[in-house]
Amino acid sequence: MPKLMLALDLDKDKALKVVEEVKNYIDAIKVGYSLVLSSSLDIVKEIKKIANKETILDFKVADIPVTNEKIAKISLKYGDGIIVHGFVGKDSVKAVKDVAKSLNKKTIMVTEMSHPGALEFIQPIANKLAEMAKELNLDGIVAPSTRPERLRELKQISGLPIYTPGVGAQGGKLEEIINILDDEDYLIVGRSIYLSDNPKEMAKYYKELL
Ligand code: OMP
Repeated sequence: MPKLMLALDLDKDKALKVVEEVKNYIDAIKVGYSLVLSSSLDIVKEIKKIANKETILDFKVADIPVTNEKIAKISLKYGDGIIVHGFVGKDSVKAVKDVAKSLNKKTIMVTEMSHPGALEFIQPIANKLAEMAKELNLDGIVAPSTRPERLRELKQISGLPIYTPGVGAQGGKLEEIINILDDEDYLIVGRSIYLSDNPKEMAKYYKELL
């Protein structure tokens, strides 16, 4: 069964409330900039006290290797893994991967993004990014639920676990991608759970469909 990852792009109070409500139906949590910038990295510890789930830091790290390394060293004292951008090149991604490996944490790399603007610059290089992720033997790639055919291709090229956002608020349909996902993959859902009138029921709904 693919795993359900809750995306928390919220402030601290709302985020902790949602985690409490949905904790029995989610397998993992993704912490975004808006949450960490409106609180601190300690939010990861607070989340884990409520729901002891795998927690990935979505910092989409995209800098030169030495700076990436510093960001990874600080962040990975907290989260179980970190999301990086690949377009900055292999050396930058490897700098994060080396830190993550030494701490037994995950490095997940963005290939093609889920929003319309991804067609402008990132889609044309996304297959190459997926190849690079495979070459670096990363722990997973981010690929879009909003474009099922691209999701399938990127999964096939990389051969790595997929973390896929876009279902729900961005218009992606779970029924169109469910057959692409395996047990090792993660469905990322944010707003359609945390903005719903009943986040617990929505999380349960996604969990049961998976
Ligand atoms: P919802 O659109 O609210 O379900 O949230 C999707 C989550 O996935 C947000 O945290 C986004 O920042 C993130 N995301 C994308 O939506 N598209 C991408 O291409 C990549 C990510 C990501 O890296 O997580």
